[in-house]
Amino acid sequence: MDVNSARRFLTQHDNYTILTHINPDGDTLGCGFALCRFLRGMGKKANVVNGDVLPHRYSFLYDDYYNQEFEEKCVVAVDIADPKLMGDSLEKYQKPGVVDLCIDHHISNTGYANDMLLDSSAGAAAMIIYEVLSGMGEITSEVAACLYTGIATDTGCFKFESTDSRAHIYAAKLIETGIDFYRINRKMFEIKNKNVAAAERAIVSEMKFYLNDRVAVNVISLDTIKKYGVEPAELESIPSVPLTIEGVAVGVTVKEKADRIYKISLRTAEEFNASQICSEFGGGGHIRAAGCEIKGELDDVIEKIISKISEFM
Ligand SMILES: [Mn+2]
Repeated sequence: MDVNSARRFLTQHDNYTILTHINPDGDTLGCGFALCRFLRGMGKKANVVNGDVLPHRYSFLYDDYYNQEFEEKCVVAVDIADPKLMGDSLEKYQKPGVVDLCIDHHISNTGYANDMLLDSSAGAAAMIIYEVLSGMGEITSEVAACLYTGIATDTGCFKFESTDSRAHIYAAKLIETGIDFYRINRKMFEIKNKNVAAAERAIVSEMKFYLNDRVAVNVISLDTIKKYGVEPAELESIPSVPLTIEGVAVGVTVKEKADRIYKISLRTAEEFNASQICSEFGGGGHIRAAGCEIKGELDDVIEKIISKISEFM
């Protein structure tokens, strides 16, 4: 569907459950809480649902949020490329035909929803939500703070290649509502607690290089997470570290989820398509950032992903 149809859809329905993805990031939460606030502002009922514990650093997006009581009549998924990403606790929403509308920007979206507004050229799903909502009424500063957070985080604070003039123009419009973008960006990109900083140093000091130093791998083990007392979600700046090294074209982060289950995050520069490489392992995402899951012993998992990357070189 197009942006106009999405506006009609949101106007016509009520009693919304808004689904956001596990390992929640600023985009999915920004989209979810922006949409929820906006719909409530229209006098509609809406709740945001997430299958994970929400990381504390995003609490400013929802500190006045409360769940409403109502009978769910419409399910909207935001920034969710694949029903699996709703998480095991939300299995009932993963079944075909349950999600009425999906608003997303992942090129790898599986098309699971009954209706979909997909724009893979948008650097953040929050940009699509902005397009829809700005044509429906006034964007308050509370809604704007959510959408700005989504755009800023998914564009790496307007640095990723996916950033375009549209991202800047929308951000400018959102800033005009009076949001405190300086504090949002400090919180999202600069401030981290001491334990997180120590864990990051430990992980990066063990970074390994492969394929003539064109690939760099960081490993986030459960031992490290335990040792430093951090949440895995607090280490989300790790995947972007390899590409800060001159000559590295593919950055790999191997995160231990459970015994012999590893989540791989890929970041690419130059000609490599991260989504394509990850799709070889049943995952997906964007051209410059994608993910997948590989099972096995750590050394074998690294070997598998490195040999796959070498096929693309
Ligand atoms: Mn996103």
